[in-house]
Amino acid sequence: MQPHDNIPLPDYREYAPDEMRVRAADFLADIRRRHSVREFSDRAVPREVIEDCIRAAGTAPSGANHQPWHFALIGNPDIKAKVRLRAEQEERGFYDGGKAGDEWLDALAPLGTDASKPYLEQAPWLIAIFAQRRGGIETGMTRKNYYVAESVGIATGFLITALHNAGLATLTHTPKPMNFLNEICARPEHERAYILLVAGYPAAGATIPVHSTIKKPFEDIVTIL
Ligand code: IYR
Repeated sequence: MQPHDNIPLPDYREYAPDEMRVRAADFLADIRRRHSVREFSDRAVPREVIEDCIRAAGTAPSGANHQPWHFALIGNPDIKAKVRLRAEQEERGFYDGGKAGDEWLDALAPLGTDASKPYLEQAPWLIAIFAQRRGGIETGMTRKNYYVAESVGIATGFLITALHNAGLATLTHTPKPMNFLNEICARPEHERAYILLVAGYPAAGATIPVHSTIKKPFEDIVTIL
């Protein structure tokens, strides 16, 4: 087989226009129920569910199909405690140590966040997502990767959507700086910690900030030419 050989598109499905409309509207209604959650239950979630969601993320399109991502799945309570400790250290520097700056703190004020991150221990699963600067289509390759941030961002979107579809809540957490995750997860230097995703059931009585429910009107996010 030549590297540029093609095969027939294996599993495309066309829907009649009416069914398309229904499917698009149904998906919209369902994804509108997704909210970032900061209060998690400690109820267990089967690992296979999270693994399938990560498999779904791994189908995302990527630059040269190099799949420049790695997902460190953390369920061990001792490791979660370590992540919380290090994240809260960094976040204290951010919120209380002047690293954030006033403009950033102003932007975050409506969310009510601070340096305390108990959910990093309470939620059953943390997924540390790493972006690989080098790699290639096979594990162990050391070729340059392309459009790394775009690729990992798309895969992360797939992952959040897959977890939501499975009935789980998530938080895209970005402690700043995040390089302590390389150390805890034993990831190499050419990988950059990208997002720490928290996944599990929302706590009973979980709340979300009103600020996060404000979505831009369609007219503001689209131009039809
Ligand atoms: N990393 C901090 C701050 C933070 C930053 C943004 I931009 C947010 O949308 C939310 C939080 C934290 O996780 O608290």
